[in-house]
Amino acid sequence: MPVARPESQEPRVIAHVDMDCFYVQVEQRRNPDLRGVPTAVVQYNSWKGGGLIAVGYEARNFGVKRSMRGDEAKRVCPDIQLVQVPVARGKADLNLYRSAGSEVVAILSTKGKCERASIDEVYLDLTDAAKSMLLESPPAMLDSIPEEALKSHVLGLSSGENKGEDDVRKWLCQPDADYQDKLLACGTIIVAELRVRVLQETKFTCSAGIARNKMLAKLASPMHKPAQQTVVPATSVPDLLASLPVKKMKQLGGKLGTSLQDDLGVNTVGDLLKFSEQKLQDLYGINTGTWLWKIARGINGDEVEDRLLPKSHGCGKTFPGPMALKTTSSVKQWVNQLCEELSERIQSDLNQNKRIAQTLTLHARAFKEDELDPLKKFPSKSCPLRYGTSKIQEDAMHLFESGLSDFLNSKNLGWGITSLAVGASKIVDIPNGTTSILKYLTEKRTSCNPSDCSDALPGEPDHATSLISQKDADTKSYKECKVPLESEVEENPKTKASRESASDSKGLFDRDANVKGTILRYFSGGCSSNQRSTSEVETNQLEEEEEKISSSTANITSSHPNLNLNQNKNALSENWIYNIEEIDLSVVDELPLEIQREIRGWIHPSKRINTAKRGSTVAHYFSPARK
Ligand code: DCP
Ligand code: CA
Ligand code: CA
Repeated sequence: MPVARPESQEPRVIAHVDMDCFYVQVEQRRNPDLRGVPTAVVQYNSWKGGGLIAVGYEARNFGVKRSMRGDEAKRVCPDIQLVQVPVARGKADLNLYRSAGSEVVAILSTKGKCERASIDEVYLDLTDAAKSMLLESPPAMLDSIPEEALKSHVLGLSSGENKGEDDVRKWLCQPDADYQDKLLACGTIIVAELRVRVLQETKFTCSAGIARNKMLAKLASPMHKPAQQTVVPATSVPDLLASLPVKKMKQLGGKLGTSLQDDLGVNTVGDLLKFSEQKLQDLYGINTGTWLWKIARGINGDEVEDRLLPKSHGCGKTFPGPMALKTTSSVKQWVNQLCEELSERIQSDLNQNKRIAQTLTLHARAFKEDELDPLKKFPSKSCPLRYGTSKIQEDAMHLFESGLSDFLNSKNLGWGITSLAVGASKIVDIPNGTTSILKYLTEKRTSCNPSDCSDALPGEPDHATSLISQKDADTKSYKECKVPLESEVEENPKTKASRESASDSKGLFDRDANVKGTILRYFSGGCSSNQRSTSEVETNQLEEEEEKISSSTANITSSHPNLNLNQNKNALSENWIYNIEEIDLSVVDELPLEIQREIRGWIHPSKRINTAKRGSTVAHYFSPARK
């Protein structure tokens, strides 16, 4: 259940930045002919033209939605350009998008603590930068306020026809504002400048929300899309929450939200104000009660984590309809492919960032010929992760077999797998000052079976083994592994992500290297804003699921009868717990849709429907006539 973290009394400036139609922008940068043209990115499968996973704003204007298949998108928008997601190993290869996201993170992280929350969004804690600006060059003292900042949408600011910028200028410079609002004003300018830099250096536009905490910043960032930013002064919070339907609020999409509606008649977050903290605690328990009481007031103490790297890695593939996998050998073939990719990714994470993934998980969706138990789900299974492709493959197959056995209740029934995914989680930094990576491993690992720990196939070294030789470590000590207690894992000072430069940032956009005006003007000039209703904003927010969700604590327990991992032999039947809190939602988008749905189901049990409607004024944002 949700837990309210105490919010510091100190004023804070938090921004949530989300890229606009991200995969589409990445494809448009690769192929500038697509700029200004209705475009969507589709999953490569051929059924009904493939599934749309990203829709450009021009196409949205024709009514194209992410829930559509390519054929349907063509019907509503015959001129739409459908770009296939790159494919590697027979499945979508998202590396292109991941590294494009890293380019943006590298820029955004220059101004303060930066948490990469998903493939296309980050949280920034700009408090220190805003405080310095307020001391050294407050908005009122600036020769000129950047135009992009003047284009901000400040919630609660009454702006008459053509007076928006004047009002924003006054708000940014007001001498009698309280300290929190003065800092927010500085944050508004800092974020505007960062967004202009992102456009100049990567050619991507993004939208942002700026507020005193993560919850409010996240609510605000999609309010004015694309290529705009929204600020939430303290005085605007009650109105914002008064119109925010509970079901659209993070963590209220499921049973808790339904109970609030059905049992208490609470329809908006603001409606919760009627109830005392005591009453909410009586009804929902101390933690949830306090959390509800606080969100009704816009209070949220979540810190921005200093993390530029994902918390886990995952990859998967769907096998719809007749493509379902019906034999262990066909499953093995795909498990091997997926594990190969996973192994490459954790290996490069280890090499580049000195991080170790500790848990391997296998998710699947399946059906079986059992009319008595048709709804039973294939259980997700996890175990300690051993480095080395062949070991990961072997362990993942054991996880699959164990899951299948549970799924079939050990009956001999026909079955089919419609999607498969593997993930590596519990990633920790290797502590600085450790004399060797081996030492770290020996201190942290459970009493392992030495032969399993150190075996590596020729030409395909086990990671631990390869590290051992690199670090010239004492292989004997490796055999005395201990249990990796979570509390023992001493986190490194932040490992910084490698800064990937915008390698192809020249060319088409060079002439704009010194963009002076606003980002909107860059596209077409003088377009009106696409202001979405509150409900649209929240729906999108819930669909994204990028954040760490702390409320869902269901454990998926897997027994692992055949496992010969870092456990001692007596522990073969030991249960390994997979905690939903450990799922990094930033990678959920990368998994097959069916698995995404399942994981989201664990977190938000009820399905949310995309009711987002886009205004008709946005098509020309990406007009080919942009300057
Ligand atoms: N994505 C995906 N599958 C999903 C959702 C998203 O593959 N079910 C990918 C494609 C998106 C990217 O993640 O481009 C970012 O997702 P967003 O939800 O942020 O959506 P967009 O960036 O495409 O659009 P918006 O401008 O509304 O943020
Ligand atoms: Ca986005
Ligand atoms: Ca997003």
